[in-house]
Amino acid sequence: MTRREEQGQTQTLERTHTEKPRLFRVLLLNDDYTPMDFVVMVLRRYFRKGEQDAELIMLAVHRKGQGMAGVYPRDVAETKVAQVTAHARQEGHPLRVVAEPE
Ligand code: NFA
Repeated sequence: MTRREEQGQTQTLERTHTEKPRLFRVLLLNDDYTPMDFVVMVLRRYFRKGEQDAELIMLAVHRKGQGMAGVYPRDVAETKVAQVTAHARQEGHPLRVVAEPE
């Protein structure tokens, strides 16, 4: 410990550069087994999509192999990946969800 810290003083270091708050895309990947209704529910509950929007995104993932569920700061994106993956596994579905930097 430094003398200042021993004396109960806090040392604050100056930063001259700040990090940009990078955003991450959360993607849903197609598979042959996850029910369409489950994917629509995921898009509505975890990504706050409306019924029609959720249906269109699900169908795009089904046809094209992947699609974007949303864009968030890193911690939010990673939490959504973890929550959706856990929910899918609990229901026995192989749905894959990933986050990638924009
Ligand atoms: N391809 C899945 C099916 O036919 C549906 C699906 C859509 C799965 C989007 C994963 C993502 N049941």
